[in-house]
Amino acid sequence: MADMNLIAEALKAGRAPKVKTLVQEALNEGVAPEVIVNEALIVGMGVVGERFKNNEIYVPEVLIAARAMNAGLAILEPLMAEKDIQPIGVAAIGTVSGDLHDIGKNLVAMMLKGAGFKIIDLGVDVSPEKFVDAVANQGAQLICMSALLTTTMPVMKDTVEAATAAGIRDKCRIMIGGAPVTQQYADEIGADGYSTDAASAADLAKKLVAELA
Ligand code: B1M
Repeated sequence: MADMNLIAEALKAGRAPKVKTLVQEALNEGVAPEVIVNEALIVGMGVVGERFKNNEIYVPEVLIAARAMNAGLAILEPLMAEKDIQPIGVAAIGTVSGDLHDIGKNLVAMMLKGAGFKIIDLGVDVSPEKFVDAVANQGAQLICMSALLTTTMPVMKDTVEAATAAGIRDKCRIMIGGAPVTQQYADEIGADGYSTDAASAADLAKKLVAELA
């Protein structure tokens, strides 16, 4: 009998091949893909996020767990697409123009994915126009910006202003983060939220997307 806890445990331990095998076995036994996602993968990744937030584990462990999660999702996503299961929200994420740091951005993207969001990953060196376009033309509800350089932080302000100028400011929520970014800066530029780490970013994203409902 398929055990969702076993899958969550394998994910937490970062055992990608084991996750893959257990997910396939669960599917063979008739467990629905969305049950595996919600009761095994998201639960497991949630625990990883909490441990990371509490400094019980570090970036490498999170990346390894995320790889295990992706191994499970790679099997489940096509099946879920067939059934047209809706994500809890759509988030466009990127590191702002002039900034090539992507480790934190990727962690945030993984946590959001783990929380059930569809991710539009715009990559690094992303201009305000590209963020705006993701909302205007690609269905994004959240703009998620990361910056690691003090010199690139102003692009976050430019993006908030570009969203207002494009008339999409009310249709989306904007969240920011990255080592030099602060809540005070978020308030100053009119962003809707800031978080210190990837696990809190997932909580914040859920809260912000709920405001749009
Ligand atoms: Co660069 N770098 N770097 N670097 N780099 C820093 C950021 C720096 C602090 C190092 C230092 O001088 N002590 C410094 C910035 C100084 C400043 O502006 N105040 C710096 C510099 C100066 C530079 C260059 C200019 C160096 C040079 O060429 N002279 C250059 C810039 C290139 C560019 O971007 N145009 C550069 C280049 C690089 C590498 C390419 C070598 C490499 C990046 C590789 C990559 O990302 N693929 C690199 C690295 C690795 C670092 C350090 C060492 C580590 C950054 C990192 O990945 N941290 C960094 C020093 C440091 O931070 N100790 C440094 C781990 C990551 C998990 O944390 O990204 O903060 P972080 O993400 C966290 C949170 O901030 C949060 O969640 C994440 C997980 O908890 N978070 C969000 C992040 N985004 C979020 C978004 C959210 C919410 C939360 O909502 C949307």
